[in-house]
Amino acid sequence: MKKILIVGAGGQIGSELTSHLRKIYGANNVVASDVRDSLNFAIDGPYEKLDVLDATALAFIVHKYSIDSIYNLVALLSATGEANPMLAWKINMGALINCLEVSKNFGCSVFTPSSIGAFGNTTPKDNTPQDTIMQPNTIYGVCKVTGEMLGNYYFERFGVDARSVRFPGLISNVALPGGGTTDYAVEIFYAAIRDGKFTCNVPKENFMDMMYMPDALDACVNLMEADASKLIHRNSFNIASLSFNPPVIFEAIKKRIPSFEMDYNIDSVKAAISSSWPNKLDDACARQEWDWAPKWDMDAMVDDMLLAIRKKLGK
Ligand code: AKB
Repeated sequence: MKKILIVGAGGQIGSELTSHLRKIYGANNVVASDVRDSLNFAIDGPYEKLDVLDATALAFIVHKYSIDSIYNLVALLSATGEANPMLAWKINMGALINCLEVSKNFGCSVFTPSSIGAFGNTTPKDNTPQDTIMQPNTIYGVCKVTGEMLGNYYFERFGVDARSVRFPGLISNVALPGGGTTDYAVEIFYAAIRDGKFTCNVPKENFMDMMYMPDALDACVNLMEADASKLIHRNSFNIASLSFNPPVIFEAIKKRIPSFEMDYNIDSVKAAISSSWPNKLDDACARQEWDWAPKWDMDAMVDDMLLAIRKKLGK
């Protein structure tokens, strides 16, 4: 049985990945860690307070639990990163390099998300190929491209089993995303149910890749369980599921809540970032190399989100 450490378990992905992995591998085999004193979820298994920038503390926990797989989910997202680029570089790269080093020393495999943010204005926008130009305009994207290269370097140079997917905007209903350009696609659901109206900060014409969290969780596990001999790529795989712009998601919600209204108050930073990202990735390599296949379409995702958030808000 695997012994897994999740670093950054308190965030949008970690809050759901922790229980997902515990269902598969057993609660005691999945150690959640975060910089917070404690988490108010995932209390059914081990938890460690950890500042991943402290390499000694990370190594101590890896040794203590005989960890063999690390999921590194620590990152400042794209919009927050632009507000403080040096902090984003320090945290995003510091977390990754410490995870790669400890994995080299203790023989762990490592999963680290990359992102659609690894691409920029010079990348083909439609059916963005797996292997293409990567010249991001954000510090977040610079970290992601560097992270992809480091993952491949540690694999080739030291044999560290590092794997990664390029996540789209993730739509979820447990923990809120924070500081991302795609956050509007989550916030719109809360606003629709709570207020009946939403002010969107991303321009109406900007399509971006999106994905419902259950598909994202499957992607993490399926890639990490994939037969290594079939992997031609490693860091990082394009994966795709949904692609929409603000009017498309608005109409899908309005179909279910006819009184729902939306207007725009554009955030110039998010406008520039979303304009520079692809419309839709080509995920053929992930499909071929490890059988990636998303299950959630737009209608199923919107129905499920509205149900979950109504329940959460008691509406
Ligand atoms: C962001 O918007 O920064 C993230 C991402 C797409 O990586 N959600």
